[in-house]
Amino acid sequence: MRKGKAIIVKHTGSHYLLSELPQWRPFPAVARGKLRLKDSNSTNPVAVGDMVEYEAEDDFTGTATITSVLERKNYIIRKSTNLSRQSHIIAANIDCAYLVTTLAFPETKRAFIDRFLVTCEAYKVPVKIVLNKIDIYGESHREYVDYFKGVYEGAGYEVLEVSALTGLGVERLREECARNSGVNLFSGVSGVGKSSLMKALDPSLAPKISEISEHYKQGKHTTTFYEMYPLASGGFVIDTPGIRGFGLVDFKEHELSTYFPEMLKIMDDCRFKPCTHTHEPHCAVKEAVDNGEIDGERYLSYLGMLEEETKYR
Ligand SMILES: Nc1nc2c(ncn2[C@@H]2O[C@H](COP(=O)(O)OP(=O)(O)OP(=O)(O)O)[C@@H](O)[C@H]2O)c(=O)[nH]1
Ligand SMILES: [Mg+2]
Ligand SMILES: [Zn+2]
Repeated sequence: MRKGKAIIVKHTGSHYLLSELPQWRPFPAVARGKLRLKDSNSTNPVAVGDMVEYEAEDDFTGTATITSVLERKNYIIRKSTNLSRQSHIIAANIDCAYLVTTLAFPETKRAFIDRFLVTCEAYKVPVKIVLNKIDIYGESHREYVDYFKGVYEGAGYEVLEVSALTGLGVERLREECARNSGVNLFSGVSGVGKSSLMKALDPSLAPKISEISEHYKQGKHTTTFYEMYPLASGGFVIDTPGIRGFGLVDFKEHELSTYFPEMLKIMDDCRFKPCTHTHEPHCAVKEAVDNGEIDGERYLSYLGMLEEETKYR
C-alpha cells in the first residue's frame, strides 16, 4: 500500500482524478465515506485544486482511495442565487484566477464581475481580468474598452486584452500561466471563451467549444465539468463551466466595502466608523464617487450587494 498527497484535477460525481503536481500523471480515485471540511455546507465538500491524502496500490493499479482533505490556502465560493442556502466551491488553492469577460457576445454584466472580484478579495484569491474577443470590438468600441480598463485598473486590477481567435495577448497570458508552475483558474459566464483561450494557450488540448446562441447571444454551457489541464508551456489551468449566477457567501455588512480595494484605500477618512457609505455625512467614499475618483457603477454594484446581504439574511 502506498500513501501520498495529490491534487484533485477532475471531479465528476463520485469519481475523481488525482495527480501529484507538478508531475502530470492522473489516476482515478474515490472518496472513503463522507469527505468534509469543517464548517462547510457546500454542495461539493471538495473541489478541483483541493489537496487530498490518498491510499493506493504500490503500482497504481485500480482506484485510489481519498482518505482526507487538507486545509486550503484559498478558494472561490458562490451561491447560485441569493436565496439559495447551499453554496458551491468553484475551485481551491488557486495561484491566479482569471476572470474571463466580454463586452458583448455575450455581455458580461458589471454586477457579475464585481461579485466575482469581491469574493476573490474576501477569500484571498489573486485575480486578474481577461477581456477576451478584442477582435470583434473594432474602433467603435475602443472608447468603451478604454473606459472599462480605466475603471478596473483604477480599482487596482490588471486587465489583459486578449483574443483567443487572433492570438492577441495570448503569449503574455501563456507566460503568466507558466509562472512557478502555478494553478490558474479560468472562470466567467458561458460563451466568453474560457475553453477557447485554453486551446489558444496550448493547441494540443482539445476542450469542447461551441458557438454562442445566434438568438440569445449567450453561451450554451458547453463545458460541464471542472477540469485541470497541464499547459505544454508550463503551469496548469482549471477550465470551468460557465457561471449562471453569482451570489455572495458569508459577508458581513460592514466588511463588504473592504473588499473594494479603491474603497478600502480611503475609508479611513470617513467620519463615522464603521461607515456603510450610504447615508452617513462626511463619507470619503461617497465624496470620491461624486468627484469621479470611484466609478459610479462600481458603487452601484456595492449598494446592490449591500442590499441583498441585508435582505436575505
Ligand atoms: N471572435 C472571437 N470569438 C471567440 C473568441 N474566443 C472564443 N470565441 C468564440 O466564442 C464561442 C464560445 O467559446 P467557448 O470557448 O466555448 O466559451 P466558454 O467560455 O468555454 O463557454 P462555456 O464552456 O459554455 O462556459 C465559440 O464560438 C468561440 O469560437 C475570440 O477571442 N474572438
Ligand atoms: Mg468552456
Ligand atoms: Zn463612508
